[in-house]
Amino acid sequence: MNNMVWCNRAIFLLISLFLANNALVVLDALHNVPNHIKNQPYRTGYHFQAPKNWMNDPNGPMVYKGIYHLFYQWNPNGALMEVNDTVWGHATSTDLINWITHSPAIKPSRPSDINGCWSGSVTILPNGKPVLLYTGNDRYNRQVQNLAIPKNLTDPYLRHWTKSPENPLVTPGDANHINSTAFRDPTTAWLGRDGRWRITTGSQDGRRGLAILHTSRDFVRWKQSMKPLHYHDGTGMWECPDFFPVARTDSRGVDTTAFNGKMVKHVLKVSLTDTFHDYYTIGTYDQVRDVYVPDNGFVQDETAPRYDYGKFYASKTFYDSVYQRRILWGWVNESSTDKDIVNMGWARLQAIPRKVWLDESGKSLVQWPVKEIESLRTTQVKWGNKVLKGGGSVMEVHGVTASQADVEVFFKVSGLDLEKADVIEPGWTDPQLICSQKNASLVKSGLGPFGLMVLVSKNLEEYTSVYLRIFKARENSKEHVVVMCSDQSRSSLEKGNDKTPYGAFVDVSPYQTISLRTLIDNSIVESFGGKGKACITSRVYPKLATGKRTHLFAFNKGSQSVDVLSLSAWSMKSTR
Ligand code: DQQ
Repeated sequence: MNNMVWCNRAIFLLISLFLANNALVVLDALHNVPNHIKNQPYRTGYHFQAPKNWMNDPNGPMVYKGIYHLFYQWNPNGALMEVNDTVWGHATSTDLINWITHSPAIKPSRPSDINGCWSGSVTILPNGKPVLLYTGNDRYNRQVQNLAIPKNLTDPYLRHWTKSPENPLVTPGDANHINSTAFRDPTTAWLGRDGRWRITTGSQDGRRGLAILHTSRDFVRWKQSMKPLHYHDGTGMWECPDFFPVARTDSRGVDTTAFNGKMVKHVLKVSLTDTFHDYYTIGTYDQVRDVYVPDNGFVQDETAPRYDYGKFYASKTFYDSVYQRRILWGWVNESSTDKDIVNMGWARLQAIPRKVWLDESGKSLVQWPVKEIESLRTTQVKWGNKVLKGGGSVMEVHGVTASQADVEVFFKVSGLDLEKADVIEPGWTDPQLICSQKNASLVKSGLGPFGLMVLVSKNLEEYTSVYLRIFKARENSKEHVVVMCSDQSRSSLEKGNDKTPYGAFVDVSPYQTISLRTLIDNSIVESFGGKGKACITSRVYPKLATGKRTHLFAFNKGSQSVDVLSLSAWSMKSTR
């Protein structure tokens, strides 16, 4: 056979291999969303959802060879949770927006995870190889920590994972005082200056919440540290801890192992089973004592720093080395009944991935939807310099698909009007309660409510309002309090759903413009106040305001006028 023939054969072989590889991916993608689910009104267009059935926590997000991976807690057998059946669902993407779903990466199969493969994280080792640590619910229903590695590192989709023969690597019995049913969700590991890896795992000792610390030289043999990384009394169980550095001076993300002395602060996030919310603190990681010290202690009241003041739980970040940013994933619960969920055949979704960084004040985090989402924007409607008159004005935003849209508004209130703002009641320390006053979005006060009405039906029988109210902190004071609400009390004519209004304080000066961005996607409303200083996510299920029958408005129910310096609204394409 001459060289030419060999050469052609080799090319043919290469192409076949390439096609086979990609055909597999396409086949994986084809068994995605069943038709009866695809066309449902509450199925979202551009948020990540499992093809069917129940999904909860995001697990082990990472970028490997330019491909983003998202694993997630998934029940392959039904739309309600069955913790003992939980597998790691798996999807990949090149842009964090369009996803291909693969077969589950890990499933219960060994004594160390036979009752469920629960949450965990991925660490990219210095040689570039990813390793995965996850909690197994073992044959005795004890929570233990296991390891898995990719079977084939040349497959950029990393579709197959091998469990370590050494599993379980860490058991609650290895160390004293670990409650075997409260020992889960290992974090991404970080490498200390002593050459030892560290992970922290969520736990509970009575009402004390704990982030237990383990160290290892080889990632296989782990030793419990004498002291936890951090703990706090009275909180109950800490699920899904996340521990990572943030740059002090700019919005760039930093790798989990970056310490850089004075250049970084550290963030510890825990998910509390008691309240079903994700709380974070910002502080200092003392590498010598191997403990984390939050700047302001651990606050757990209604003003405690949270990623999101609506539905958002068990979140996890990862460092995106491609764009040097830290990205946050969080799952969003349903507000409907189990009966409705079973009828839908799927439950829950992931919020849009958000870039997260330290605010310049150093006191809070800022979050913003990843820029890739802007590639879904199509038709744009733009307003400039409109006035929403006091006394009740409502203006429709025509020209966009109001059921699937991205809207950003910049409001401005005159300095004179700010002087006239109502003084906040001394007892109003809980923003959620402020937003929950009966018909809060209709109550007239000095400044606000003003904002957006989304997923609105033709005759306003149904709507969700996302709005702001401005109060003076005290009489004769130039200090103001800005409250952001997401009120779904009128979101649906349906009676059985949870319609609790949510609220958050937004740390912005109303003397400047105040921005509000809302991502509307059929049954989810994700809002960002003050350029991402406060976020609220809601789930709503309108009966009338679905698909093409949906409207969008800007409104002001306050007695003073508010300027809309600009409003941009885009129709959003569905993802592939
Ligand atoms: N979900 C997982 C646990 C985790 C909890 C089980 C948080 O690992 O603690 O699905 O939602």
